[in-house]
Amino acid sequence: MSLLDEIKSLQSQASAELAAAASPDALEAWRVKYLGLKGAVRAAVLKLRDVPAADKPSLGKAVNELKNSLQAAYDARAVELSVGKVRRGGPAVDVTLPGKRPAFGHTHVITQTINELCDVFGRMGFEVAYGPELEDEWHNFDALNIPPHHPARDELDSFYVDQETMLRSQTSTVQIRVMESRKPPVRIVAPGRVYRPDTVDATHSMMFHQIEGLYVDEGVSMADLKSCVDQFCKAFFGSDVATRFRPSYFPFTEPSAEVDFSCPLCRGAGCAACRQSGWMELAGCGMVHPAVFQAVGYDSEKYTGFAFGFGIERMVMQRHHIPDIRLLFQSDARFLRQF
Ligand code: 2NL
Repeated sequence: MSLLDEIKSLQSQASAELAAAASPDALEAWRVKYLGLKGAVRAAVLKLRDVPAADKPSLGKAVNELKNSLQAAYDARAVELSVGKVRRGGPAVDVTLPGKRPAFGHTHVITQTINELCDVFGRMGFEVAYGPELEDEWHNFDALNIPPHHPARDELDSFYVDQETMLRSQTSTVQIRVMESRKPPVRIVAPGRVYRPDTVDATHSMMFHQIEGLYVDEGVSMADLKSCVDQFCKAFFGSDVATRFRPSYFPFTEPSAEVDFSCPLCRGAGCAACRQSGWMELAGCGMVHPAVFQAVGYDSEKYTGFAFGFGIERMVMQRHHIPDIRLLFQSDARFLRQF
């Protein structure tokens, strides 16, 4: 008999005998006979040595299929027999066994932080606003008083989809859209993803998250900006945290400032986290430039406002001592589970 015929007859013989095996002992005897170390399948494997080289691939495949098919049939029969046995005896399920806890996921640490930020600003009277991530140059640049030849408009500094469409590089776009759609007073925060073609390293990612705030009404002053930012820092980082403002420049605010808060770890004394300075950078901010109000059709003589924007990743990294921004986006559950 050729090996191929032998394989075929083994298959039908084994199947018939398996169907007839009606007890665990008979099943075990079947397993030893066909799948055991000295069983029929093993014998067929050994015979492969003696077949002509040209036939080896096809015969090897046939033996392998036989083995897999018999193993699957054995597994299925084992379940049938044990279920039958248990049905005749006790319950099919041991209800006294401890349950298997399902693996729950949880919100990403960035989402957690955004939720917390929206919560704090919500208590301070800010609504949360969202807008599209694909934007036009009007909302990303022109309306924000960023003129056509400003370096930030260079193709390299934004992800363009086509001539007019780009991934937003800041969430100010949302604030422009809200101002275009309603009259003051406006008090909103806009969290979300923004995109800049930076070279990726430990502190830069081409996609990151920002939250920007905007408050517009009659009589809003720089004092309101300072107290708002200071109150926010005390609510978010701790009541003993102090803030300081340094002069800065943004096209969309005048005057403009950078905000630092006293290092919550060393309380300003200087430590590794604040690089011995006692301060950590938080945000850019300022009084909304009159040109921005004019762009959205607000009367810049009647209304004033302040705005601020900060990066959420930096804040998350400061808070949780995360040394590399890439850890936040690599989706390694062993890392993310910690937060
Ligand atoms: C930063 C900090 C900032 C704003 C964002 C803003 C929005 C409108 C009008 C005026 Cl609609 N300003 N947002 C203001 C100051 C700073 O972000 O580092 N940006 C590059």
